Amino acid sequence: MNAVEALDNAALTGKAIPRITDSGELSVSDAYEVQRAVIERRKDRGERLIGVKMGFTSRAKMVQMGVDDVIWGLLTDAMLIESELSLDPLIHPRIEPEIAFLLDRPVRSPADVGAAVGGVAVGYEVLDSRFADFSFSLPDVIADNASASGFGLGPWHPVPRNIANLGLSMEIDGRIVAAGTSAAILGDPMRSLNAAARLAAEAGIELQPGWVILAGAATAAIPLPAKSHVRVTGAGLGHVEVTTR
Ligand code: 0L1
Ligand code: MG
Repeated sequence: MNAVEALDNAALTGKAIPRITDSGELSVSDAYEVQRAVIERRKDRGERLIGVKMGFTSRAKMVQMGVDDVIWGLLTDAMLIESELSLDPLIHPRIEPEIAFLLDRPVRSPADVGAAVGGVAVGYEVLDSRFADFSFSLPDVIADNASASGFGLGPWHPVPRNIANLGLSMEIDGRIVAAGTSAAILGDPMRSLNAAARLAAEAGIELQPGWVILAGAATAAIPLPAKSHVRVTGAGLGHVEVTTR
């Protein structure tokens, strides 16, 4: 089985796989090709692209991985979580509070991105590495769509003039499990938005109206238990909730 099939099957069956780089070299550009090919398989099953997610947007995660730039993954409509999430067949899900942007115009060049944003929301991302023990190298995690599994969004708001220091908190079953600020996202989530536009231009992907940009996490990701209720709140942005089964 090749890496594309292996990653796709792991997500479908909930069975973790060994790291791709355990059995050979994988460059970053080849890893992005694997990522795109896995998404093509999802599109062949009827899913459609609805946005992108930015990863390694905190200095702590960059240092941990020994990298100095962000990565990205692609979001499909099947990844959008409404109010309930079944953890079957996820492998070892984690959840993190995010800032999300909504585009209302296409982004044909990185210079367009500021004017293309129509809204901002508090959100969350469910991460689920397809690799055993949530252990990977940089090319592995890029090939694995930056561990993207699902995401949820609160209500959209007009973009405030300054979103560089919004408080975010995440509760599980009424207990605060993580708290941070949007400053953890590259110092200002607008930087992550600009990075998304740059990576899109490099990849030859036009960011579309209606697409969501998950800008990055305000705190570390927390293991997501079954039969729990999660509430993520962003200052001035309201909240978003999900119940797991
Ligand atoms: O969204 C993120 O920043 C995560 C990127 C992938 C690494 C991980 O799974 O923690
Ligand atoms: Mg994330």
